[in-house]
Parts: sequence; structure tokens; C-alpha cells
Amino acid sequence: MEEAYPIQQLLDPEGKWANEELKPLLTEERTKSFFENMVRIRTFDRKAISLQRQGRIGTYAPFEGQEASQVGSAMSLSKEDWLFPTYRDHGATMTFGHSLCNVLLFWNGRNEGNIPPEGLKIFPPGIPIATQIPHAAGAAFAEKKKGTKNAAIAFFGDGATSEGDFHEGLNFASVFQSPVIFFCQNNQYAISVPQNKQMKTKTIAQKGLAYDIPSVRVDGNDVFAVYHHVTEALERARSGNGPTLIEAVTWRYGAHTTADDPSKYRNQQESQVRRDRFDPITRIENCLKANGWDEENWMFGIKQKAVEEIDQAVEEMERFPPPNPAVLFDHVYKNPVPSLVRQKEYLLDVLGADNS
Ligand SMILES: Cc1ncc(C[n+]2csc(CCOP(=O)(O)OP(=O)(O)O)c2C)c(N)n1
Ligand SMILES: [Mg+2]
Repeated sequence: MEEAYPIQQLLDPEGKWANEELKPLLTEERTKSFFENMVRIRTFDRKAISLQRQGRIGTYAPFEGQEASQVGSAMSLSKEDWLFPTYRDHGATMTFGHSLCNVLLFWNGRNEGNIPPEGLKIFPPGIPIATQIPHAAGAAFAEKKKGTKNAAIAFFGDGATSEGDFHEGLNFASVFQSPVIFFCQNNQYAISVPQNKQMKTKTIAQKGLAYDIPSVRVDGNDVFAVYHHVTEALERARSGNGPTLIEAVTWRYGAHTTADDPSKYRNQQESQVRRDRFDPITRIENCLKANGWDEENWMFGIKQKAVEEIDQAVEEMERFPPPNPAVLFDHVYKNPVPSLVRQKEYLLDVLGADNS
């Protein structure tokens, strides 16, 4: 099956273009834009870990190493499409236009952080694994029923493909030809469980075969390959030809979340080797250099701009009014059950807050 689904690559790790036919994709503007977005989200990711360590945000799920998968996919979308992320996909949502301040508020446990900018259809991150997959299949089906050309993309991990929701979502989308892209970032671990301990299949792409869904395996550290294959899948969706499953093979360098210690379950050298050889941002830097597009001032400016934008978002997040503790109970049920009403009253009483 690995031979049936070879890993698709357009840019090799040295930054050399690997596909003559698709050479027109390699433009200075696109390469620079990929670089800028990837640097921006990596800077955000590192800042967020530092904020968590200082107690300024709560538990945080880092994505460093997966920037090409997130930027390449998000940049293929049009503003009218739906984006269903997990807790690790805020690199994609910020590239798509999510507010950095709201992403930080989310990681501070604030429900306000779930609100996307006006007009953008970004769902709150799916924390229960794979639940967003049938949601995306359904939202896409609704767009089809309404006669639009809009599509939906569901982000999920390798671990999610062992859940029932993955199979139900794929089956639904296949039967009803929903315009949806199932975008799996295979970072090869579900917390501490490596891929070979949770599935017998060697690829995730092959799982699409059972549902007659066109499926492709791409180098998830090659932003051009990800961009190209998601764009192709979107064209399929918009022209009425249904869903696509994309397996982007990648790696997270760090911990599952800031509450995890990966040294307990894997050799840290492995991440170092991947960083040295296959880093997605180094690859784009190599490409910029190979084409003479690596002006020092421009590259420095990109990094500076990212730092300034993120510092501003942190300030905005920290100026946000403190939460009303009653909100904890407000969105659990439409009509709150008596035990929750009692708990809410009790909490507010203990805190001495106003229960009105
Ligand atoms: C239904 C459900 N079961 C278990 C968990 C606990 N859990 C949180 S993340 C995770 C691993 C998911 O791995 P994967 O889908 O590969 O995504 P990744 O975290 O690697 O991005 C698990 C089991 C959960 N959140 N939801
Ligand atoms: Mg995973």
C-alpha cells in the first residue's frame, strides 16, 4: 500500500524543485508568502509556550514542525469555505484570518476565543477527537444543497482515523458526495502512541479506498505539495465531484501539549534529526536562496513584523476584561438542569459574586 500511495513532493529538503510539469507554481510571490506565514505561526507557537511557562495562558498544544501542512492547506482555501480545526490547528486558522488575540484567549480558557472574525466560518477547535469530521461532512453537504461552490475542510490527526467518527464522516461524504476535504496531519503520534501501535495500515491515505474517496499522501513538510494537493481537492469539491482524503506526513518536534513530557515515550534525538534534515521553514529558506529571493532585509523584516504583531495580540489578550465565573455553566445545556443551577449558585455564593 505504501507503493500505491507514494509521498508526493514538489520541493525537496534542499529547496530544489522536483516536478517540471508543475514548475509554474514556483513564483517569487507565492514562495515569499509561504515563508512569511510559516515564520509568523512558528513565532506565535514559541511565544505561546513561553506564555504558558509564565502562567499567562493555560495548557497549550504546540504545532512546531507542522507549519507547512497548516499554511499550505489554509492558503488554498477561499474565504467562503468552512474550516474545522482541532486544538493543534491554530496555525491554519490564523493563516486563514483568525484573530491572534482570540486564539490566545481560547488558550486562556475563554469562550470568547472561539469567535472568528465576522464572515469567516471557523469552527471552535475540536477537542474530542474526530468529532469535527462528520460536522465538516455535514456543513459541506449543506453548501451543496444550497447550490453554492463552497467547500469544507476538516483537520485531524493520525489518531483520529481510529475513531468511529472518522469512518462515519467519510462514508457520509462519499454517499452524498459532499464537497469536503479530509485533511489528516499524520505527525505519527497520538499523544504517546506511535502510528504502528494503533493501526495495522502503513498509510492513512489507503483508508479512503473503502469509501471510494480519492486519496493522496503528501510530504507534509513541503508547503508547495500541500498547497497543490489541497487546491486540487478543492477544485474537485467545487466541481461537484465530492470529497478527497489527504494524508500530510509530518512530525511535531515538541510535546503533545505543555502538560506532556515526550522524553517518556520517544527518543528526543529523532526530533532533532528531523529538524536538521526536514524542517519545513529551512526548506523554504533553501528555496528562496536557490532562486536569489532571500534578501536579508526582507527576511529580517518578516521576523520583526511577526514579533510585533504577536506582542500586540498578547497585550490585547491581557487587557481583556476578567471572566464572569457564571459563564462556566452557561453553554452546557440550552435549558440548564437543576444540579447545574445549584452548582452555579453555590460557586457564585462562594466567590461572593453577583448572581443576577
Ligand atoms: C474522544 C477522545 N478520546 C480521547 C481523547 C484524548 N486525546 C487528546 S489528544 C489525543 C491524541 C490524538 O492524536 P492525533 O489524532 O494523532 O492528533 P495530534 O494530537 O497528534 O495532533 C487523545 C487520545 C480525546 N480528546 N477525545
Ligand atoms: Mg498525531
